[in-house]
Amino acid sequence: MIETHHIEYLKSLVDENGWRENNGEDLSQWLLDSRARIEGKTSLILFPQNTETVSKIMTYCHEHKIVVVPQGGNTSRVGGATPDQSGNSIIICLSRMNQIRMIDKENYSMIAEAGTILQTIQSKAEDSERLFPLSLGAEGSCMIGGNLASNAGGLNVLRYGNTRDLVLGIEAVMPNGEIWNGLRSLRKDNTGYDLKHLLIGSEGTLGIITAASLRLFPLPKERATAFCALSDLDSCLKLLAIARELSGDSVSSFELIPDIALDMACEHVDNTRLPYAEGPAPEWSVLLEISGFTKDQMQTTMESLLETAFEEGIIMDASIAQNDTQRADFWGMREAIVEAQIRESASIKHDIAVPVSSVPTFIRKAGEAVKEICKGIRPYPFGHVGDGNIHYNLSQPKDMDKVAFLEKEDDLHKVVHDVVANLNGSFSAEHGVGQIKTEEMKSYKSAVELALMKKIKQAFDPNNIMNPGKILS
Ligand code: 2HG
Ligand code: ZN
Repeated sequence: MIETHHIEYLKSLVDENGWRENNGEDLSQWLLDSRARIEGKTSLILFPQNTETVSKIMTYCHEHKIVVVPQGGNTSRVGGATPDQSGNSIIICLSRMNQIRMIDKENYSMIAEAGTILQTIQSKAEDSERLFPLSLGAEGSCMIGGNLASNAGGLNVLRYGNTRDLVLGIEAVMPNGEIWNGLRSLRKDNTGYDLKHLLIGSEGTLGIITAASLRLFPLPKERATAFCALSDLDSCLKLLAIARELSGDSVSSFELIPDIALDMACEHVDNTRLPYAEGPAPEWSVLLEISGFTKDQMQTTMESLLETAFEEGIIMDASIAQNDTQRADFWGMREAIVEAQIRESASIKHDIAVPVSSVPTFIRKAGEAVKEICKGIRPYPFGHVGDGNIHYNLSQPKDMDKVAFLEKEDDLHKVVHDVVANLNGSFSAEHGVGQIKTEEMKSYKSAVELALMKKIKQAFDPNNIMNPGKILS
């Protein structure tokens, strides 16, 4: 455990609301990961209110080799913000650093502190007739610092890029306490190594991001949203191509959803129903959204591109949202499929990426591989097919016990990730590595890449106090 005098000193750096101790109080909000599968321990949680305080905390922790786990909204899917079991670490939670420091409408940029909730950033941008396009299921509770640290993906990557592509500059506290003010809001800055990109996606292992300058975009004036019933799995690629071409490349989301997910959502989640006039659920659906700037154009564009897709035998049916309520229902269904799988039974998850053109091959090959080692397994592949990113989730066989199913987890990960590797893909597309995929790093990353990463880690954090055990074990 961390010695009491260290704890007392660290507490003295913040105000009376700036810390919580492990004294019987329920700290699960900070100690349990978002999938409720990993629970860590801590001696102290600090809630600094400004960058200078973060700097003082880090200076002290560096000097005394105290391990630090940075945390935002604690929504990591890979245990990225969960401390280990030893209790020998402190958590620095950025939730009280939640100010929008500036919006520069003409520069299409905004500076937000790390603890700002993603949804707040979206709506502040909208108040200035701008779009901040990062959007994901956890947007009501995840914080922008965590989004950057994990280089989160989400629903609009196809059009606007990953989080990494939405950042102009960052402010960060280094493991030794130094403050790096890299809050430039420039589109062009060719002055040596782009250090912000090392911290973005570093999952809190290289420093603590305290604020970011974010790229904003014009606010689309109109959107059209449709649920499309595909003729078969391969048709998703044909529909994506048609949608991009016939909409002037205005596709902002393109999400694949299998019949099992629609059925489970209808069964387990209130206020969900099949998005088509008639059942049963088609084997494969795509939730397609296009957005643009000319009023009334998107709806007509959607109608005509779906007509073409229908004539070419790519889709069998489609429903276009007629108003905001219907659009919300369609997106509600997309969110419900995640919840439904949790309610149904145990699940084993993957967050993989392959080239977009290889998605159907991946789904078929992974299906064969998992069925070979687990009879009756129910593949539940869904997600961001427009980015080649599939959540290849697996549901427990109906007649199998939960424990027996979860015992197969490592074997199932291996066969799925082997298929991914053979297709030149990635075992983590948007959730990161955290503490649950460090073995995959060893198996699938080249020795050259791993050695370089270790050298970078040593250069930034020679005492190995920043979120150790994440990314590189
Ligand atoms: C999504 O796309 C999230 O809904 C979560 O990335 C995926 O929990 C999952 O499997
Ligand atoms: Zn996702």
